[in-house]
Amino acid sequence: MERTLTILKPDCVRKQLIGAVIDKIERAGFRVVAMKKTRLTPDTAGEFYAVHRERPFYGELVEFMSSGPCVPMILEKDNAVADFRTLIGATDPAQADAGTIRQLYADSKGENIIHGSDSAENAAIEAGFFFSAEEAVRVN
Ligand code: DAT
Ligand code: MG
Repeated sequence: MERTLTILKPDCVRKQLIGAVIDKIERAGFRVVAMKKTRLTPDTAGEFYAVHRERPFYGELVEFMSSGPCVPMILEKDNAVADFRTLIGATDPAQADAGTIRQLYADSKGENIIHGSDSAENAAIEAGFFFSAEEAVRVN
């Protein structure tokens, strides 16, 4: 079993798509290990996306990710990281395969509904950003 970290981004919450997106995730075979609704500040959003600090879109990204509540989750499945990236689709929804979460629900590259970790190593780091060890214990 592998874990990945996702965030239903503020646009997902604003568009009332939390349930629709979690339905896609569960139907694809992922177990929800941990979940909460929270709100990033500009500082914590900036820290989460620190790897993109030098990119031209960084300011816009931090502003968007702190613009409203979001729903981070730890997910578990065999091959979770790669399979979840396939489920969400390309960063730019215009390039995303048909039926992927971003193709179905996202409006733009900047506001693309959902995050997915890019490696198991980063998934563990990102899980620790939102959840304590006790919150990340699978109980079902
Ligand atoms: P992903 O979220 O698919 O892993 P990423 O890690 O390259 O993509 O970028 C993180 C987020 O930053 C992405 O979900 C949306 C935003 N972003 C990336 N490239 C962008 C761009 N060219 N213009 C605006 N926002 C961008
Ligand atoms: Mg990424």
